[in-house]
Amino acid sequence: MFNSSRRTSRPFTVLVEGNIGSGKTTFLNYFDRHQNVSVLAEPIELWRNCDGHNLLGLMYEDSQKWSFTFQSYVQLTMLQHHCHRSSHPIKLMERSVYSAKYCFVEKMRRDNILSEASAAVIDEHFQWLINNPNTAADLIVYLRTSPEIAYERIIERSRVEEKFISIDYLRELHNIHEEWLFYKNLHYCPAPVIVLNADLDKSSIEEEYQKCHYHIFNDIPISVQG
Ligand code: TTP
Repeated sequence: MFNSSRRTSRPFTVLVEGNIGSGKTTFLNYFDRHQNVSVLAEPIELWRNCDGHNLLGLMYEDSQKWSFTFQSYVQLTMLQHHCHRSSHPIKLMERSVYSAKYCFVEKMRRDNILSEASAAVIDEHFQWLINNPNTAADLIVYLRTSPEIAYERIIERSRVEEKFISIDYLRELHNIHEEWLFYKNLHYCPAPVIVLNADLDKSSIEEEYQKCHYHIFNDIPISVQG
């Protein structure tokens, strides 16, 4: 079940998913110590500076006007990460074209922020790119958080663009992640899912991470740098 790419040239690809503020970056930093792993953090700095334009900021300030532009760019930058080549046998990616489409575009569509026409263009592009073998995945790690804890973390990190995020928005986005990755009744799941309790604080979260260690490293010898 967990070794579909072990015999191919594509790296064993793990998608790290979870609500905004669920701790995806912390998870990636933890596994970045392993020599066999290439870690691709979310390209948020590109979203904040696309030829001088802060698309993330524009999207939060006027979502009706900018969501299509922003999500188109997210889709492109995520595709670039899916296609990223590295000599490491394991690749950990923060998010994917799947969560961009199945969670964020889904939320915008439910809120009527994206017009039918804009959603159709994103969908056509998405359907085409998921036929690209580079977008295949082997495992999804779902960092499951309560929206209240995710909200506290977002307030604490105080990313300037995210001052518009409300607890209601996070609750709805949480429900969409749950439908997709926990109850699996929303969209197609491109890989088996491991669910971790990401509400835990820094003192106990590493123990929780160990639950997916075997599935990520499987038959590959593990070497950890100091
Ligand atoms: P996340 O991708 O959830 O990343 P994060 O920095 O919150 O991760 P974590 O705290 O778990 O380490 O969101 C980054 C920002 O980009 C957030 O404001 C939501 C926004 N976003 C969208 O609006 N649409 C998208 O398709 C994606 C992927 C993110």
